[in-house]
Amino acid sequence: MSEGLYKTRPCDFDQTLDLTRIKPYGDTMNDGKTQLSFTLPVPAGDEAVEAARQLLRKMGFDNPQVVYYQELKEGFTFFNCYGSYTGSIDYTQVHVPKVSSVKWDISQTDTFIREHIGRKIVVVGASTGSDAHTVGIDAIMNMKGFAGRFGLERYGMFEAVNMGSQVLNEELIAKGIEKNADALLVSQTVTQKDVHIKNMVELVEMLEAEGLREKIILCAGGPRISHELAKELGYDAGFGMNTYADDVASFIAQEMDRRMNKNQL
Ligand code: B12
Repeated sequence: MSEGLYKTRPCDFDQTLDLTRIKPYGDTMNDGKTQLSFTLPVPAGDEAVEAARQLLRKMGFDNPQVVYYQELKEGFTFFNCYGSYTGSIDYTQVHVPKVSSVKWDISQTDTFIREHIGRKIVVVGASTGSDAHTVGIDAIMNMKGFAGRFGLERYGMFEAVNMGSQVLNEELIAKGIEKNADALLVSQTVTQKDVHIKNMVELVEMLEAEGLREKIILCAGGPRISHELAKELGYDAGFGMNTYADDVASFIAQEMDRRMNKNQL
């Protein structure tokens, strides 16, 4: 066998990283390789696969490939696909509104609260409206927390009341009043038909009607919640995926201190 076959050749593929024109990375830089999945309301078969391929082309993918499909139920087909995305974006122009607090660990936050607030901070949280998902709010509030990060119950200087899921906004407010809460924590997971937006806005309106909105720190969280969205809906902060209790605890402690100092001026 010829020796040449095993010789290492200099890289002949694109290795340029241009942050002003980034695109998905699969095997090599700038190949645009993307995996995506979707469902079409048509029966499984060759025509369905071809329709999926044509849609991928329209979405801006070169070399569209359907690598897996399955009938979900009669008249509906699910697809897993690959393609090379042809567009790009300027990463240097990406700006994301973020919660402005400094992130501390449990001991730093507890010490700060002890020294600056002088008492426990009371937070009442729930997954509200018709939303039955509890894992997110539990991750933030419960003693054992999530992914090795303890929840608010673990803090010495937080009193955390977790009401669970499918809690009506009026129930959350009533518990907040009963506990004289400093902060309300709202978890929203289901976003179908923008139900989270309706629910989150309703809470703000109810708090305003009761004259409580300015007296309370209002935080929202969930996999499809951003700080930008939460602010837009009248909340003080929004926390999305990969959030831990540290993030919200640091924010609440620092925000309470800011408000207390402002009131003293
Ligand atoms: C487990 C699960 C369920 C369980 C929930 C059990 C329980 N006790 O919670 C059950 C089976 C009950 C369920 C039901 C439904 N589910 Co479900 N479920 C999931 C699943 C698989 C995981 C969610 C989860 O636990 N994530 C783990 C936690 C830790 O992550 P998290 O919630 O994002 O929380 C983190 C952050 O978002 C943030 N966070 C969350 N809340 C808060 C709050 C605050 C204050 C802060 C600071 C941070 C914060 O911090 C957390 C830790 O980092 C997801 C799919 C998925 N893989 O994500 C679907 C999913 C969420 N479910 C979905 C749906 C549609 C439903 C149903 C409507 C299905 C149906 N037709 O019946 C019902 C809901 C019924 C209802 N009335 O709400 C959809 C939602 C789609 C959408 N965009 O609306 C998903 C995405 C599945 C899908 N791909 O379609 N579900």
